[in-house]
Amino acid sequence: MYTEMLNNKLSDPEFLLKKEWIIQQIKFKLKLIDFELSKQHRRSMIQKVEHRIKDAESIARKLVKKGYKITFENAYQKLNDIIGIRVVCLYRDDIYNIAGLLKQQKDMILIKEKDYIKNPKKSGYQSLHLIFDVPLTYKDTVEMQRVEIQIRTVAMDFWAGVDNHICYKKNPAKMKTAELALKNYSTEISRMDKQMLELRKNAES
Ligand code: 0O2
Repeated sequence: MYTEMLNNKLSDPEFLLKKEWIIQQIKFKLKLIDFELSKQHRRSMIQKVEHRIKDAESIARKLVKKGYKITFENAYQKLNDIIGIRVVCLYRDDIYNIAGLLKQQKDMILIKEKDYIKNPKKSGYQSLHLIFDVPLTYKDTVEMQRVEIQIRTVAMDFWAGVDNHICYKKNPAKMKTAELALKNYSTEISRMDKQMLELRKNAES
């Protein structure tokens, strides 16, 4: 019943339009960022940009996991990733180049940065997460919209996709073998990402 109430609010056309507005705004910024970086480095850095607006079921699950009641207000106040944008690039250092330019944007306030590349999660998950407040200006009001931007390499993205399919959010009791294997693969992927970066640096020198 709670999820149904949440669903009604989340499917409100005005709510969705505002989220889409912010998503498009950030996607255009990312295009400009890629353009600027491609001038400096003579190659495009951003391979792929994906986005999603978190659905009611996923919001409800996350609120319960965090110990909050399932309400629209809690979803708004307690969750950082109702709007999620994912940026995928080839090399580890691309991640920090893209993040650096995102953090320079004057109209986006950085709320939190989580570097799961330097400090991978227990599962082996790697990504750089930047959480921003982005203003949505309409008529005489300014409304802040929270956005989580995940930046990762193709290899990290591949790992997260497989983990999502097999382990993440699944019954932990059944997952021990797969979890262990994925943790090892995460180390492999990290090693490979570092080697790919070395390859590129050697090719450039
Ligand atoms: P989905 O399916 O993407 O909606 P915060 O409140 O911001 O401090 P939060 O959001 O509780 O922290 O947690 P965290 O760990 O930063 O995770 C945010 C997102 O990162 C997750 O969102 C996933 O997208 C991704 N993620 C985190 N850990 C893992 C992992 O072990 N495996 C995979 N595949 N992805 C992970 P959601 O809402 O959990 O999921």
